[in-house]
Amino acid sequence: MARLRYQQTARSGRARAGLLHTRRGAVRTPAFMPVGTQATVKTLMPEEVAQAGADMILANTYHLSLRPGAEEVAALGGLHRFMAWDGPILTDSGGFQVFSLAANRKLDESGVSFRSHLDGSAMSLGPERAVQAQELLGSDVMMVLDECPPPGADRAYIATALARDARWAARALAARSEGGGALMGIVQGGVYHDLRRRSAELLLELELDGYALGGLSVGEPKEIMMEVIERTVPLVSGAGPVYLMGVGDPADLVRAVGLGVDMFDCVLPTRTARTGALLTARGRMNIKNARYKDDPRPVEPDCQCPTCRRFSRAYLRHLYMAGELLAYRLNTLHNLHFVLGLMERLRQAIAQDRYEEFARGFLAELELGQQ
Ligand code: PRF
Ligand code: ZN
Repeated sequence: MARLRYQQTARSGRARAGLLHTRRGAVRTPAFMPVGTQATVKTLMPEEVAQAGADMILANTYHLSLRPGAEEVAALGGLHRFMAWDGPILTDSGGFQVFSLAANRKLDESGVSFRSHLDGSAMSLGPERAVQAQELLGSDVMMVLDECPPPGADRAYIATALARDARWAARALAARSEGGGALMGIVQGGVYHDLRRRSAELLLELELDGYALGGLSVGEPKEIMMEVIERTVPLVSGAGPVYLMGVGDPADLVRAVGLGVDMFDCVLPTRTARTGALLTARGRMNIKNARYKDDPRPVEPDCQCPTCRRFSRAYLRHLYMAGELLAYRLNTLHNLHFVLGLMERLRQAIAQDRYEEFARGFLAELELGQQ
């Protein structure tokens, strides 16, 4: 049986809806995966994450390898058991996190060596160990180790990196064991279309279980990011699910789904919630603002989330200003409901073949909030 099977059920323009069949059940696509970096979607119980509408979550190999350790999680029955999440889990390989968090990074053909951002201890991560660690965690969908070139990297650097990424992907595939989860490749190539094409070609030869777009949302202008997505998606969309890594801004989700992307992950809804930023149809609401001091209304009048059903803006502002822990939970619940509810609306718009109309309306409403 295939480890990962993408089943398209509807399309509208270039947007597509479907089901991603994993060994732990089906994921409705387009899908947004909440981020559970440390084996927890911060502040929430697993059932709250599911009730918000998540079918699959993301966990980070880098963080869990440093603490508590992949072997330790395996000895405790694997990540699903450890964190009591029964649904599918996708794990990032660690490459991206090494580059954004670790110190003294040194990269060569074998992999990357670095010092832990926690205690400075020397570590190394190669494509084989990245797969092994993800298998120890019990990942349902693993990602190959890749290098996400730093913003501003030049063409030659990016070309060298994507060629090495492809060799690493071949080694990752060879290292996967019989009982291992699905393995997705990561198309790199910066903003250069010919390099993206080259990266896609090299990875497609390996017949991985699906393809991600990496190296985006790292500081390039939005319009450039959208152009890269538009030109890269068709290269890989015939070969399984298409996953845009690290993108979760509502407007970006709507536009990227319109270009054929099936899966997303991002810390944006959960992280911004903890800074007091609430996502709404009219843009972000900063709950710290004094204008909400006496506001009895819910964050969003038509939101059905546990926060909006019972609590006022004034109460949420009070909790936040008082540093109360419940503020983080309530804000996170609302933001996840907003983004996951948006994905549900996108799936419906595709099923009814009115994606373009929905996207135009949604983006226009967001614009109103910028004024
Ligand atoms: N590679 C990996 N994980 C990622 C990225 C990447 O390029 C990004 C880029 N936005 C987010 N997460 N492995
Ligand atoms: Zn709400």
